[in-house]
Amino acid sequence: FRFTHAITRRPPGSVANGLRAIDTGAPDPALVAQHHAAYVAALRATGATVIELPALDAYPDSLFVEDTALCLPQGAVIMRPGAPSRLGEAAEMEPHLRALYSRIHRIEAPATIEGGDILVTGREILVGTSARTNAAGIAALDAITSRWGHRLRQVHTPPGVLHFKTDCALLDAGTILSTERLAASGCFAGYRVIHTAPGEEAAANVIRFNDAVLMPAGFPATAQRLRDAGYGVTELPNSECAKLDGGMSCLSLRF
Ligand code: CIR
Repeated sequence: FRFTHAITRRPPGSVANGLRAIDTGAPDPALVAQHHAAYVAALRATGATVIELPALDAYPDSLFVEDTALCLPQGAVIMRPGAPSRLGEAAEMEPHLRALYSRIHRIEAPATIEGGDILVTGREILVGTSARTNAAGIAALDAITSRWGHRLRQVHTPPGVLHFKTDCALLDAGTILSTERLAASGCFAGYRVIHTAPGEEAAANVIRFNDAVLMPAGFPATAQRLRDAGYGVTELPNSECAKLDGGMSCLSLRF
């Protein structure tokens, strides 16, 4: 959870066409841009360098850069999104990571895996199977990261939940914020778990980024639980990305 860098991508004008499981209305592009700027400022406020990539109008979901790659100290892995409309986003990210990493691997078809399903903790890499991430994707990632000395464990994203990290986040090396429905699967045995407050499941997608926990505004009981546990919480507006099932982790690659 200590990072010197983050990569973000400016929201495209086409963002209102982004994928969503349930249509609760289109996000307002101007407001998305405003919220995105506040997110970038919060990352920078921790002292990190933020590389802001230009908008890609051809890809309405391209602001959710987390799904395109996994950045580890040993190298970067280019994902292969399970959403067909997002496949090209990974290729758009690759040259930027090549400029930063000497070791780059690519997940190849028919494997699919999205960064939103991957949680790197202090001791292992947890990957949730989901509608976007298949067994071949997890096996392909494992083949790469095991050579880099990482232990990878396959877990399951709850049914109807987009990504594994829609429902959980790392707060420090051994502590996880999780919805009760995900923690009930037992996947976090051995970790300290803080649950989101009842009715605040959408608060689980936070990021611990240096000294800050960035979380979506509007979940006061969960914010209080985090403050009571000693975390410095920064609440950020996320109403527009939430309409596209996007949250704090999706909006950056952190390394
Ligand atoms: C999608 O459905 O792919 C986007 N609308 C949202 C992606 C959110 N990404 C993430 O949780 N890592």
